[in-house]
Amino acid sequence: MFLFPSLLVLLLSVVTASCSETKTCEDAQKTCSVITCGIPVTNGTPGRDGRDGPKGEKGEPGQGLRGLQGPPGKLGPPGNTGPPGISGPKGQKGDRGDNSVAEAKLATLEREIRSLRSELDHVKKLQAFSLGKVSGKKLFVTNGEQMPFAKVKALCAGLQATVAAPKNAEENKAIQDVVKDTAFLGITDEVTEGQFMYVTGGKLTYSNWKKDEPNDYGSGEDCVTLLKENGLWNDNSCTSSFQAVCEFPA
Ligand SMILES: [Ca+2]
Ligand SMILES: [Ca+2]
Repeated sequence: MFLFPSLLVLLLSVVTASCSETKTCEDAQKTCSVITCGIPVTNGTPGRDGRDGPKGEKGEPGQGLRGLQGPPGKLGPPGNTGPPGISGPKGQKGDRGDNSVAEAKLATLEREIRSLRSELDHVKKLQAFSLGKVSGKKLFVTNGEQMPFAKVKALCAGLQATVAAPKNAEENKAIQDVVKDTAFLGITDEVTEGQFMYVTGGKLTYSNWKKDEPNDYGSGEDCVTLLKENGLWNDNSCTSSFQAVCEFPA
């Protein structure tokens, strides 16, 4: 609505400018019929700003520089344990191991055992020399103490030995030599009166009774003692105290 007056003023200004330069107004009136002579034309004031145009289309995205990658975030919490997997296939049977290492170890152990046996034999000989008496394959040892027969059995058992029980004259002599007084033998008739047996089992294969013994004297005598002075045997009370002699395999 305001655009038209402004265009008109602008058009008149252009025409006036083109007509007034070289011609009179009357001359100009011949060629410029729209010009009214006598009234000088002046420029009008600028019109108001026009309305905002329609919104333009969205532009292309900018091409600014991409920022640097930030540091990694914190480690998240561990997830739940998953279900067990399926069992794998059974493997093939392995090769037979090399026995050479085990055989070498066995050979070493055997050498050590032979060495220990030799050393043990030496110790036994020293022990026999200092404490006991060797006869055949037996070693008789006493500590010189006197005690009831039950304690003698317990003492010898604690030493993994048995109460001395001679099986022949030589062993009987060896016991006689080692003791200092009357000593118990590992022989009794506690099971059946009058039938003496070894406490380790079995009937007697050797005996050396004193004359008129065994007599089961008094309230009964079921244990056997060896007399130091002559090596003869006498049945005696098991609760009386006599020397303890143990026998070891030599
Ligand atoms: Ca008896
Ligand atoms: Ca007697």
